Amino acid sequence: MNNTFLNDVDKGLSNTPKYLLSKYFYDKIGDALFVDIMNMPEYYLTRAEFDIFKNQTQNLIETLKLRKDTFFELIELGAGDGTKTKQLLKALDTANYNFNYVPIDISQNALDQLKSSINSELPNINTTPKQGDYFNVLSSLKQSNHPKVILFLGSNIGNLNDILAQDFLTKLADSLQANDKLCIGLDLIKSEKIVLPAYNDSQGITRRFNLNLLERINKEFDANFDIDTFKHQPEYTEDEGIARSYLVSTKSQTVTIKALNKSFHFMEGERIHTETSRKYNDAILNGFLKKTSLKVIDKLMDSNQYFADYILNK
Ligand code: AVI
Repeated sequence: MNNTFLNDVDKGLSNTPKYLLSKYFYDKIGDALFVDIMNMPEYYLTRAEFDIFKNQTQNLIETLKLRKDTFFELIELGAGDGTKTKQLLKALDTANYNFNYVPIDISQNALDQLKSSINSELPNINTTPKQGDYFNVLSSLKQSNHPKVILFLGSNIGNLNDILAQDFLTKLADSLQANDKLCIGLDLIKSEKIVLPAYNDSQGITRRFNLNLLERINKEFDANFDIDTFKHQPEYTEDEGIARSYLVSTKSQTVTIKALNKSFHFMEGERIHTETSRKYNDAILNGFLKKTSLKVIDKLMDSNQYFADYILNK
């Protein structure tokens, strides 16, 4: 039994207002649903960042100031299936750069698949995956003295609230040495018309992704959430620049979680906050960076200007 998850469920559902942490979306079913989300026409984020990696690869290599005569480590946090990164790896391989690719992910399954696909598509690339939580892996980064380039793509940092994002960037900066680089992919603040459908696709995949969290709790902790009585509710305002997802109880009800030996009451219309997806602009990013030793040196945007990969120097 996964006790951290169970304790987090207890804490979140005992809180007013109720919440559950979005990191628990990603069991095997959640991983597969997220892959489906990335292929939804409304979910522009992945395509926008792929556009940058595919069409501005040389620009990316130049702004990262990579040198052919110096070995470096290319470290990716939350690597997933590596589709975008492979564009960069291919270009580095063709131009004979001397580097080691270190994908880091919480899912060993995702890392195994990534390593085998790189081995067959790009056999010259030295890939040494590391399984773990970003925060735990950050401290182990300090052990090597080679120049480092950290990739943190997909607007994954957007799923951290502002306090955790600040903490993450501060810890990341402390793990790097002078002139190491960071490429961080951020979804940019834009109108509700574009952002909200990305979290409410017409085929209902995001709805299933959100509800899967309750299914997980039912399966893993012997709970009795009636999935049909909870509604997926995403919200976003351009002023704030934060998308939030909720699950709303459509009736007054009590849910029992046997593994906790506890029941939780939901009023009709009561919400569980399940995800935060912050969108960024230069000012918001710089607000976090001013408390760290990282500085923005460049910014690459997709053709629609929906998404940016910021290049930071330590
Ligand atoms: C992984 N993360 C950046 C996604 C996002 O856009 O916040 C997760 C997601 N949630 C719903 N759709 C996608």
